[in-house]
Amino acid sequence: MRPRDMSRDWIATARTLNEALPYIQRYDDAIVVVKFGGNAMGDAEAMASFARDIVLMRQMGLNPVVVHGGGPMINDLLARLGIESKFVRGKRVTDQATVEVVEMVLTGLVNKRIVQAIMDEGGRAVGLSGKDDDLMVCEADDPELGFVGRPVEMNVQVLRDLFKAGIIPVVAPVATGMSALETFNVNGDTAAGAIAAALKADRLLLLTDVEGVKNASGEIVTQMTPEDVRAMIEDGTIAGGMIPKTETALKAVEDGVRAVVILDGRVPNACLLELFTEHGAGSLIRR
Ligand code: X2W
Repeated sequence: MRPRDMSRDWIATARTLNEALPYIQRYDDAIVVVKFGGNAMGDAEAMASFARDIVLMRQMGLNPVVVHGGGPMINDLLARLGIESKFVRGKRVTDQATVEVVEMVLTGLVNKRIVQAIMDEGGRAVGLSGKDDDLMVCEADDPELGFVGRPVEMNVQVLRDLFKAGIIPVVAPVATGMSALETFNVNGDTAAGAIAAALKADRLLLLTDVEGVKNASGEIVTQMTPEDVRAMIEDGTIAGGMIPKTETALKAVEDGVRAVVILDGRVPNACLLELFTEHGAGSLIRR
């Protein structure tokens, strides 16, 4: 029996799919790096919904890469161990004890939870960190921050190999250093930007917990050039936590990413809204 459930507008569902065709064609084989922050992870339902969007992207012929954060989860375990969390200009001050906890939480708990969520939605995912196949090699960013890394060398062949095999890479922002056995904690946005630039990605989607970049009157700016962003940072319109995000976006665009979108990860299906509808979501930055 084919049930006739009239409680939903099925015609609209079919039309939505029909209207998505030009976008699906436009993004055929495109590389899309998605930064999934700890604050955007929310509950199990939000995680499942995010994973489903990623699996759908892969199924539609895109090559998604997930780069995740997990700041709140690191804070949690540090607190349980009686270690204080300290941040300078948005980055965690990372001593030896802290970097060990960061690596355990990001490459263990958080990374595997996302891999599992993608597998549960019928995709294939493999988790790795910047250490695997020397994906991301770092130098110390700033002596004041300890083991916080700035990516200096990227080896993204492993990601291309995974694309070819139909596997979704899930990357934890932990990196190796130039000398043996060094471990660096990398800001999740910074890692996503460096990976997107090395892949010359078509899109870098930075999922956040705000609606996007706002202008002086508090409205969301839907499209900006790097010059616009620089002017808005200079005159103070872009402030606080949005400064490192927009700076990451600027650097990524300058380094060859086609466009960066800062979007609200709390909106259901934010990635699909951005990629497959005319509406878009958040603030797009491109030349
Ligand atoms: C971050 C890495 C995790 C991250 C940290 O230790 O919290 C630095 O600050 P969110 O959830 O995206 O904020 N690293 C250097 O970026 O997490």
